[in-house]
Amino acid sequence: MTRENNFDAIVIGAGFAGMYALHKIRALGFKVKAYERASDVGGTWFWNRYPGARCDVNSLEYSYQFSEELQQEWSWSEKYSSQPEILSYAKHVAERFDLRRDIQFETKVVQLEYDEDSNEWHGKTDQGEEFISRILVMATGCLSKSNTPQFEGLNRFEGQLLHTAHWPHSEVDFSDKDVGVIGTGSSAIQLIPIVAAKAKSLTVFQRTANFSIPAHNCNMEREHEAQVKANYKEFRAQNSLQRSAIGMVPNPVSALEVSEEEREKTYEERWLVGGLPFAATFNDLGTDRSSNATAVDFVHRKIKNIVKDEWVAQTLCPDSVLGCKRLCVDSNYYETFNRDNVFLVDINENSIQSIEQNGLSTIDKEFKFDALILATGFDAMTGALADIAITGRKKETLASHWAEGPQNYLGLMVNGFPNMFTVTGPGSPSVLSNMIVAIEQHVNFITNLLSFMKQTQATTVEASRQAEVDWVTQVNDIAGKTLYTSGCNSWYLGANIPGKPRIFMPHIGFPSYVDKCDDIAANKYRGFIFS
Ligand code: N01
Repeated sequence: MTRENNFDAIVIGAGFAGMYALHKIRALGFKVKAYERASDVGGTWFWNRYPGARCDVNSLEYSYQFSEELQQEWSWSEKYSSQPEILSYAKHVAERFDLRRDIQFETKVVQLEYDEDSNEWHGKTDQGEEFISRILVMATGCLSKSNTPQFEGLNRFEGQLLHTAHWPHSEVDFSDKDVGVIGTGSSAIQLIPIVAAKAKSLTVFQRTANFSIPAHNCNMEREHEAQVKANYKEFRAQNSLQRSAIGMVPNPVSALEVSEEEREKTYEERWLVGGLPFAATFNDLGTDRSSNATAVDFVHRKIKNIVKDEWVAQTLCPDSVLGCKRLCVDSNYYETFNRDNVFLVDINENSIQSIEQNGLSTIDKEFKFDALILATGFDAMTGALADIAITGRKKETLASHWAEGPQNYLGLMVNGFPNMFTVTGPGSPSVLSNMIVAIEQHVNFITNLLSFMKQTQATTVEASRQAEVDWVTQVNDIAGKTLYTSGCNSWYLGANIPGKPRIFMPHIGFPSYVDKCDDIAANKYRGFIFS
């Protein structure tokens, strides 16, 4: 192995997590390099370029806060940013902090093996390259391994087959085309209104109806932006005190404590505000079924008011708890089903049997398409890590360590896998929080820990087995008190991937998580073993 391929730290992924990790680790004076499978930075925003892709967190919040200059100089054009604008921002950050010189693009890390004699990681890429590193930072993303269901005959399809999570870079022209879309999650809900406006016909295959709240997206109000920028630090600090680290004002009242009239008025107000804050209309929507049922009833009535066809409206009404799957945020989703060229198929009643050369067959019907869109989501939180053959101490693989579900400490480290950090891993708030805020908190924790190791001359760190076991129990205990685990089958539970162990993966509550991390750090990184 040449000296050039020997590193202090390797970062895997150059999305928002990898870029910030690279920036911070470089500042420690480490020899560091990042590998990225895409041809440029941006992670999820590089790949998910389907029409309508947009963030559901306010633009002034969904951005880095580590550099005051950066947050002052960048200006967002809309309340909720579109994918192209977020990608431009990621590229701007890469330029501004000169990150690209240490990123190797179009290179996928495929194998990582820990060598117990040298306390180093040995890695291989799909380009046949090998490297050695003391530290690994897995910035592989929570929603980066796409899920393509194994429909019988999928590779028979001769039309255009698309997946929302790896959309072509050039514009896809749907005009005069008959199009099918499988899935009705966030990606589909954003894409459907736009494709419907272009296509000759659009047929939506729905397995589970989802709750969607209108975004009411608009141009950025410059006065509001100026106000935020004048006090950006305070604005960020306030938002970080909220459960999801998103600046949505929670209503401190139970839905069952107020009169029916008051409840209706409050839901109506929140519907007009739109977006994710709808989930915080009352303080017990996530914990009390009866309370949640009032929100479900309200949204059902909204759907039935918007959608003219009675069967379509009823079929679009979810029969689960509101918010136990990620709430979707849309622009004209339900309205789109009033178009003459849009059709809904309930694949619970009429399941997909096979994909054919020119369409697909359900139990009782054949459909012909020029293009078929899979909006079928991700192997979330663990998929991208499982995609790399990772072997730790005593030749144990990460796959076997996680056979019953992901086990780690703070979502950051795994017992038996020394010096390997996961950014926003399972067991951390990640997908239940503002991702960029969560990323910065994790990377800061990791780099502080690395500084601590430098001071104490430690060469390795890993989570103790007990800390890991206790942490997984804690994460599940918190989730068990909510409707997340009992309300529906979500990707938070791994329920969307056949055979994946069912375990609630994210930690609920950003502020309480940060308090725990701070306390652990203040107590000489309790639960971590150094050598
Ligand atoms: O994926 P999903 P997504 N046969 O898993 C269906 C983030 N995101 O890409 O519900 C038939 O939500 C599946 O059906 P079911 C956000 O966190 C954010 O839409 O499993 N159907 C479901 O309808 C989001 O939660 C934004 O029964 C099958 C759909 O495919 C996450 O990414 C935008 C099937 C998958 O929905 C994932 O969203 C986009 C099968 N075999 C994404 N397998 C923002 O707004 C799956 N489905 C920021």
